Amino acid sequence: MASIFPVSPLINFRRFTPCKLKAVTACKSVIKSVTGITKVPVTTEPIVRRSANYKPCLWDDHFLQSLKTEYMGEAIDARASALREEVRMIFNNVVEPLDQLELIDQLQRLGLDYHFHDEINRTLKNIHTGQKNETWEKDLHATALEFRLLRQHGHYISPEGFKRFTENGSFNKGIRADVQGLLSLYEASYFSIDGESLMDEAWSFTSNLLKECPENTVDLDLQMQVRNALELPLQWRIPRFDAKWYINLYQKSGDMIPAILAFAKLDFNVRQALNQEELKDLSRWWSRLGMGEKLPFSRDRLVASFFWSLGITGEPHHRYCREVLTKIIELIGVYDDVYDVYGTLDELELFTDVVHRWDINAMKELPDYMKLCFLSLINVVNETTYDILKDHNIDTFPHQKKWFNDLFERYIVEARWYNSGYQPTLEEYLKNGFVSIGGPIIVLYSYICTEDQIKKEDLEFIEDLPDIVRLACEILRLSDDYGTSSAELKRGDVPSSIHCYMSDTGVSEEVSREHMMNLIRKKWAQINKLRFSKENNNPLSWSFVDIMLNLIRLGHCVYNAGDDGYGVEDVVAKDTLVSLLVEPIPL
Ligand code: 0FV
Ligand code: MN
Ligand code: MN
Ligand code: MN
Ligand code: MN
Repeated sequence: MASIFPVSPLINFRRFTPCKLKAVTACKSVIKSVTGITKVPVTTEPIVRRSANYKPCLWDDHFLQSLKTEYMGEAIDARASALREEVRMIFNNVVEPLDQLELIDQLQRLGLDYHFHDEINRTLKNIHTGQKNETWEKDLHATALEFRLLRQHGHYISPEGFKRFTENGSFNKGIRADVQGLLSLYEASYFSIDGESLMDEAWSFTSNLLKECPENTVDLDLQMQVRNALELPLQWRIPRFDAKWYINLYQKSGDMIPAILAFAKLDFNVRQALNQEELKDLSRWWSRLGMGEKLPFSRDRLVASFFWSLGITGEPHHRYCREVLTKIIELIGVYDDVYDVYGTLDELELFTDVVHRWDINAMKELPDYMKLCFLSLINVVNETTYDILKDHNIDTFPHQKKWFNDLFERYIVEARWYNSGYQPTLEEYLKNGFVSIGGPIIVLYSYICTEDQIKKEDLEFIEDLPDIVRLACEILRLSDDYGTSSAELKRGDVPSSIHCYMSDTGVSEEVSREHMMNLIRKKWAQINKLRFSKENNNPLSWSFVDIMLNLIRLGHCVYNAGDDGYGVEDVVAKDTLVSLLVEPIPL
C-alpha cells in the first residue's frame, strides 16, 4: 500500500545504495596468504575498503601503568571497615519507614548499597508487609519512593496508591506545585509494568510538567536533580557513574550525615584504586596483543571497554568478570569493525566459516589480519574455559564456541545485506540485530563469570534467548543505533533501526527517532512485566537479571544521554573516564 507520508530521500526502496567507499588499500598480504587455498578471489585489483575514521586511542599503556593511588593498604582498609560499621549502626537505628526509604535511596545513589544488601532487603520486606499511616498516604513523594524502591527490589506493589492523586483518571492539578513529589513520581513511572495505563499517564504528566519546572522553583539543587532526571531516569542509570555528582549534592543537603558522607568518599576512592589495578593488568594484555597497531582500521578502546564491564558489574568481588568482559567487549569491537568496515564479503564469508569449524589448522586459509582475529578469539575462549573449569568444574567450551558462532552468523547477515544493497524491514532487522549488537554474548559471559554456582538450566535458558533476554538486547540495539547510526550510514554500513523504520513507513528521521524512544520505554515496561509475572518460568535470580539490565543502562548512558559529550559514536567521553577512573575525591 502506498504510504501517505513523504518518502525519505535517504532510503526509499527495499534496496538501498551502499555509500561511496572511502579508503582504498591494496592489501597484498591478503592475496599472498590465501593463494590457492581459499575462496577469496586471487586478484591484483586493489581491494576497496571502507574506513570508520576512528580517533586514535586516548590512553596509552605507559599512562595507565603510571597511575598511582594512596587508597590501598591496611590503614585504608581499617578506616573503611570502621566507617562501614558506623553506617550500619546508623541504618539500624532508623525506624520510620519514610526515613528508611530515604536512607536506602541515598545509599544506592552514593554507591554504598552493596555493603548493606541484607539490611536493605530486610527493611524493604518489612515495609512491603507493613501498614502505612494517613500522612504517608497523602504524601506523593513517599508513595512514589516506596513504589520505586519496592519494585526495584522485586516486591510487587500495585499502582492503586497513586489513585489518591487523581481525578477522573487524570492526575490532580493540585500536585503541580509539588516538584519533589512530581520528580519522585516521574522516577517511579519507569518501573511501570506494561499495560498499567495510570503509570503511562504518570510518565507523560510528570515529564511535561518537569520540563517547565526548573524556572519555577527556587531550590537550585532540586532544579539540577530535575534536569538530571529528564536526561535519564534513575532506572536507566548506573549509580556508580553518578556517584561523584550525587556525593556533591548530598554534601550540601540538610539531612547529610557526616559518617555516611565520609564513607561514600572513601569507598569511591578505594574502588577506583582497585579499578586502576585491574586496568593496568588489562592494558598489559592489550598492548601485548598489539591489535591496536596491527589492525589500525579498528577501534582501540581498552578503557572504554573496561568502562562497559564496570557498568555491568562494579562490585569489587566481581573482578574476574570485569577482566573477561573487558577482553570480550574489546575483541568484539575489533571483530565488528572487521565485518562492518574493513573486510571484503569474500573474506568475511571465509572467516565465518573458519570460526564455525573452530579449527586452528584452518587458520592458514585466512588473510593475515584475520589470523590475529581468529587466534585472539581462540585464546580468550581457551583461557576462560580453563578458568571456569578450574573454579566450577564445568566445561563451557562448547557454549562459548556457540556464542561466537551465533554472533558472527548475525554479523555476516548484515554484511550480505550491505553488500547486496538490501533494505530489511524493521522487524527483520531487529530479529538479527538484537544478537548482532553483542547483547546475548555479553549476558552469557556475565553469567558464567559472576555466578557462584553456574547452573546448566540457567545457561540454556539464556542461550534460548527467551523474551526477557531478547527485549533487553533489543533495547541495547535500539540505543546503539540511536547513537551510532548517523556515522555508520555516512561511512557505509547496514541501515539501522531508525532507517529501517523510515523505509517501512516513510516518516522523517526525527519522527523515527521519537518512535524508537517510545519503543524503548515500551520494551522496558514489558521487561518489568516479565520480571513480576508468576507464569514466567525464568530461573535467573533477581540480582542476575539486574546485571543483565545494567548492559542496557549502559546503552542509555553512552548513547541516549543528552548532548554532554557522552553520546559520542565510538568512545565514551574522556572526562567521564578520567573522573571515574583517575581522579579521586578529595577527602
Ligand atoms: C558497538 O559498536 C560496540 F560498541 C561494540 C560492538 C562493542 C561491544 C558492544 C557493546 C558493549 C554494546 P557498533 O555501533 O559498531 O555496533 P553495530 O552493531 O552497530 O555494528
Ligand atoms: Mn559496527
Ligand atoms: Mn556490526
Ligand atoms: Mn552501531
Ligand atoms: Mn550498525
